[in-house]
This record gives sequence, structure tokens and C-alpha cells, in this order.
Amino acid sequence: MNIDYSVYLVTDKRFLKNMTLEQAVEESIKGGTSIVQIREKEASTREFFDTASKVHEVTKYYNVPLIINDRIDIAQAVKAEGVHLGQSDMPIEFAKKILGDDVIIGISCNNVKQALQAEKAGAHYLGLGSVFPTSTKEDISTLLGLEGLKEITSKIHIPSVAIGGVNLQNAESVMKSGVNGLSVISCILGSNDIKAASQQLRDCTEL
Ligand code: TZP
Ligand code: MG
Repeated sequence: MNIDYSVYLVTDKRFLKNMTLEQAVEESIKGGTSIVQIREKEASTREFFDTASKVHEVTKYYNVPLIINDRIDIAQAVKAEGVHLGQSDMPIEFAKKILGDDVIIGISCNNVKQALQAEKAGAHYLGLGSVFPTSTKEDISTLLGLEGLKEITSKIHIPSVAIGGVNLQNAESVMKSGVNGLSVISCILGSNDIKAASQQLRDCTEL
């Protein structure tokens, strides 16, 4: 699986101003977003399915992988390219049994132990965070900081993305911590120019 993790957009409908989620995702991809995760914390199953189906039409057109947060059933229903699971979601071994070997599985990790465990269990990539404080997510425990991030990336052998408070100011130093990509919500979706924000992040990953 050769996936470009460099600019990893996570969606959050609360940030949408004057466009639909599909439009925002398309703008973001035009700027250089290389992978998209749909994250819906409030939606009903039907709403999540409808959103995922519509966004998948866009991502397929641009050949960008679509990852579904938490919901293996939604990922299967819309034939998404992957799922992203947290430490309280379905254990990866069982997710793999359900989804098979061709679906990307990403795991959220907050420390070295979780990261090594997820790698051993066959995760394709890790989401490492929260790196910095962020108001986008409420239940954030330990912040990794750049040092925590470096410690984890130095011990794993699979791709990783950094998440949590990543923005244009810290993007370069985050990339230097050994991750393969920058995973963001507000830096892209909170921007008045989604395409430009995505492009600027992409530039930071190419330095
Ligand atoms: N997981 C850890 S931090 C976070 C998630 C989903 C929120 C990231 O949002 P932002 O706006 O990029 O800080
Ligand atoms: Mg989760």
C-alpha cells in the first residue's frame, strides 16, 4: 500500500461556513490534501452514511483515499479505502478480520506503548496526538509535544501523522519530528481559503 500521508484532512462539520462538506473537501484536495478522514461525532448512522457516500464521490474522482473514523460498518457500506480507530474502538485484530487486508487501518496513539502495540497488531499507520493544545477536541489527556512525538516516531517502523494543534506556524518543526504527514482539522477547515491553507501545509511537508 503506497499511501501519501503528507496532508491528512480530518473533517468536522462545525467549521463549515459557506460551503458543503463535499465542496470543502474538494477545495482542500485541490490545494494538496492527500488523504481525507470523515469524523462525525454527532451524526446518526444514516447521516454518517450519506455524508461518507457524498464525500467518497469527490475523493474517488481525485484518487485520494477516504478513511472513516470509528465506524467499520460505514467504511464497508461506502467501500472506503480505510478506517481510523481510537484506543476505545474495535480492537485492531478484529477490525482486520472484518475488513480484510486491503483496507487501510489507522490507530490513534498517545504513547510509545500504544504505538508499539498497534504496529505489532498490523496497523498501517498511526495518528499521534494530541501534539499541542487544541480547542477542536474536548477530551484530550496528555499532550505529546514535539519531544513526545520524536520519541514515538523513533521507535516505530510504519507511517505516522501528527494531530492536535498542528498549524502553519509549527508544521515544519512537526515534520522534523519524524512523522510522514500533518493531520489537521481547523488549520484547513477553519481557514477562509481552504485551498490555500492546504497548499501551504503541503509546502511545509515538502521542505
Ligand atoms: N484527535 C486528537 S487532537 C484532534 C483529534 C481529532 C483534533 C485536531 O483538531 P485541530 O483543529 O487540527 O487541532
Ligand atoms: Mg474513535
